[in-house]
Amino acid sequence: MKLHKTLTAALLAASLFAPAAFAETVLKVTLIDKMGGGDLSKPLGLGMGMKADMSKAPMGVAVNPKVATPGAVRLDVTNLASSLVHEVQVARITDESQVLTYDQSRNKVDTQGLEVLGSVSEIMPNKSASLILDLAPGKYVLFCNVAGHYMAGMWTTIEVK
Ligand SMILES: [Cu+2]
Repeated sequence: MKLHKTLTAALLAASLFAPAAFAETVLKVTLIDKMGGGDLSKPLGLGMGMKADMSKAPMGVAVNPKVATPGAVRLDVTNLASSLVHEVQVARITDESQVLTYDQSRNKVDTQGLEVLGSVSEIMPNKSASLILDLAPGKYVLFCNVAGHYMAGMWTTIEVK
């Protein structure tokens, strides 16, 4: 099946949600950092597939559940940080061992070669935002691409099956 060709992404305001009109998987996503204004100018090396000790990560993305059924998937994202603005991008991956191409000069994931399906940008501290994606079976990474954040541990993966 070539469902990935027909993927669509839409960022919808909460007021636009149709009330339970279709079955969608709801994933609760939380954005966490213990950094405040910590130094992120050098990549911390805690990206996906880098076999790092993630228990040392000062930032993170948590998602529950980690598995969704194919079709409409709603991400309810909450930024639990005390002061930092975060974002979430969703991209297709082969599996968790994949190392994403990194742009050292910008200290960000290079998204050019990635199949990014959607994103929610600039979520203020203690604010929430939602994103609805139409996801085909496969694996996806959820990450924050504010400079330095991905390498500080701001990523997680989900599986659609
Ligand atoms: Cu971030």
